[in-house]
Amino acid sequence: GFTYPERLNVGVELTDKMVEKGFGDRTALIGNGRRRTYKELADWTNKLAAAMVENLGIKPGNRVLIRSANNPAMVACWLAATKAGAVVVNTMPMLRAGELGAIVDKAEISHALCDTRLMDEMTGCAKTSKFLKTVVGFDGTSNHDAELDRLALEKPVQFEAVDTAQDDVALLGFTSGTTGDPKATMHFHRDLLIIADGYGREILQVTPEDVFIGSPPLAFTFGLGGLAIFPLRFGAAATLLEAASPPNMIEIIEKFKATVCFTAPTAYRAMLQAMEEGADLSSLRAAVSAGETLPAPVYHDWEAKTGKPMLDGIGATEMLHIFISNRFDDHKAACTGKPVTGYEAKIVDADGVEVPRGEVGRLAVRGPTGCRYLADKRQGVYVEGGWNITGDSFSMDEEGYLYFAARNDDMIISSGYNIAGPEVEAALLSHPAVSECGVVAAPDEARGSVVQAHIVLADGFVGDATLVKALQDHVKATIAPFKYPRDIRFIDALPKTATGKIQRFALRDQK
Ligand code: 3SK
Repeated sequence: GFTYPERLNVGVELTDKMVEKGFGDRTALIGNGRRRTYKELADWTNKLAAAMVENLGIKPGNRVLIRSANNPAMVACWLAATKAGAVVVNTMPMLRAGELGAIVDKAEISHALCDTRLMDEMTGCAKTSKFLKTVVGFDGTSNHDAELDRLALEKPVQFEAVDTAQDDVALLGFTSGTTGDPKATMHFHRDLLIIADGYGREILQVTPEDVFIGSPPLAFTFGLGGLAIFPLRFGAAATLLEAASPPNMIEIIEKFKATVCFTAPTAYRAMLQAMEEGADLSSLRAAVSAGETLPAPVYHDWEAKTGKPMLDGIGATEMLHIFISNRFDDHKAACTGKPVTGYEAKIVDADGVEVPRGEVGRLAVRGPTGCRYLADKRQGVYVEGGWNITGDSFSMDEEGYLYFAARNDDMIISSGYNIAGPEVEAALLSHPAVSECGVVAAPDEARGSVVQAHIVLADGFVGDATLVKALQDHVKATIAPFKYPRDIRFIDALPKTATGKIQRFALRDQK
């Protein structure tokens, strides 16, 4: 395991300590048309932290909510609040007052720091809250002309950070999963370093020359790790995009010669297409895919086009970040790889007993970063005997490689057969007419359930009866024929969470 000093503040580790280590003049953050060095980031966060303590009255242990799109000011506010000893809850810009209110109540948020462009819903939430008393604006465009910026401007660049312990809670990661019922996971100061010293060092092999880019929100621990913690831990640069649509990302990868990308398979498909059309993405040395199953054709096409493997992995907000992953020198298609150092995995049946190698069961993991839900009785369901029982079905081969089968909710039981929805999706995706798809169970009197596919068509295809038949035949020819989708629907777009996961429950609700 990793060892850390008893007293540890991750906000200091990622800023002032990096300056002490000699990274002061190197670029830490790129965004909103500017670069900021590690020294500038250390000074900025010290001034903000002083304003938070002296003017806003933030005390160690206070829960502080941050509301923003991905930008340097959000990173600075998160680091500063951490230096001030707060427990931070990062939230996504698209949340409405009601959703913010559920978070505020659950975490007993006392202070909210909000990009001034996103104030309405935040103040709307504060009006009715018994916990949230202070809402302060910061300028997400970093022109420093909002209240928090003005308070910070007059503070000195030195700040005595709160002397937190390594196992004080630093971050609450909220997860709505794909079901829409939020839980908060508690993470210690040391956890935020463990993910960098584990996954970041072992799997990504980050160096100070790296430039990170990606699409997940910083409010999602996948994004906070990939776009802030990993680069800052190793003296690399983080590029922050408020709008991380594929065309934007591609332009910025080319402009800043980004080397490490965190995003979902759909964006990698768009990048492959852009490379066909002449985009130069040759600077990328690491393409991390998580959050959704990586279709084998995307994995193969990426390797063929770039000569580099995609790093498919699985993580969870509960565990803070990725705990099973492929490696640069050890990777396979349709395989999630092996546990990251420090984590263990096993496949168990419904009674928690390990199943024979090769059989599908529930993925159980344990490791240093979780899971600890905040005041939630689901803790006893998720954690059994120290093992986290994830919502995913996997198999493990004789050599310890792990293979995703389905989210437990995505298993379709039709006429007594167990059919993994994602397997049918992968078969459909290998047909040129299918751009994206989600496969779910639809109730059926005769069979209990049938396989129902919701398909977004690729350009130039028409969703008629001939195509339905062609797609069904294609699936029957690709995987066991009983798995073919009896019910096919064509839709314009798939319902997705803000972090890019298909909301299969929303597809199930569509009649
Ligand atoms: O896929 C996820 O749910 C996830 C969550 C947190 C960190 C990393 C990942 C991939």
